[in-house]
Amino acid sequence: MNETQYAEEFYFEPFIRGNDGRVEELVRQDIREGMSAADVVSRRLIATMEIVGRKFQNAEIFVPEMMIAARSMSTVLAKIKDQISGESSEGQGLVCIGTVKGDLHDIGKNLVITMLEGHGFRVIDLGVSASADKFVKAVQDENPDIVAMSALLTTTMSEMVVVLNALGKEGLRDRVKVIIGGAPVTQAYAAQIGADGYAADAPGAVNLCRTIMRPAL
Ligand code: B1M
Repeated sequence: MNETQYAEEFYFEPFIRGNDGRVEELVRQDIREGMSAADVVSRRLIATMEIVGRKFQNAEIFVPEMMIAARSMSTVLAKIKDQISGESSEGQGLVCIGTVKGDLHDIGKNLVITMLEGHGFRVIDLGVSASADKFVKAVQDENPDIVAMSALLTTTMSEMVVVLNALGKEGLRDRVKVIIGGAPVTQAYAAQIGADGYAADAPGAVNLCRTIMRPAL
């Protein structure tokens, strides 16, 4: 049985039924059998969310099940947060992160936050559906090193451009590095809109932020 089949066979049902106890049991079993918490996240939890997304697309499940699955994922992530966050090293820099306006998906963003904090970054969470004004105000008030934006919908990706333009208009664009991520976002899109970087996943976001804070000599 491959990993997608395993996730579908064991994790999918408890996820969409909101059976958090069963999900936790499965996670504990995987960890007992030697899987790292980071692998549980990518090979089990994210794999299950991909199945949820696929089944939603095929109209086999609907928004309520997707919401219950999201809640299950958030619950279990909170439980294993300490194990996935990695080694802490203080004072890496300040990151302001938000999911862009019109977009309510926050699981990926929260995972990025967990991993950044675990690696010594201070993070200010601007939440979901964060407007360009909110990003601008955060840069003015908090003076972060990095602004990170997340988008999960093809229809909200363009909000990233709105934020970049708003930062430019306020004369803030040179004060901060802007990085982007989320399922429909790509490196090419980052280059196209003039963002400073793109990361495909949470560990990638940590690496990107580290590189930004310590550029090669
Ligand atoms: Co929605 N949804 N959803 N959804 N949802 C998707 C995204 C979708 C692909 C499902 C599908 O059709 N296959 C689809 C988007 C299609 C598209 O635009 N191409 C979709 C849709 C259509 C919708 C609605 C429009 C449905 C409706 O109402 N008819 C609606 C929109 C609401 C809105 O936002 N305005 C909607 C609603 C919802 C729920 C609220 C029910 C729920 C979200 C709850 C929540 O987040 N609290 C939900 C969910 C759960 C999903 C899926 C199933 C799972 C998303 C997820 O959490 N994945 C998703 C299908 C899928 O992704 N396969 C889907 C796990 C998470 C860990 O991964 O968020 O990709 P991800 O984060 C990754 C990377 O992308 C990266 O790191 C993370 C992993 O390490 N990353 C970053 C993320 N942000 C980053 C920022 C960075 C760097 C990396 O900064 C530098």
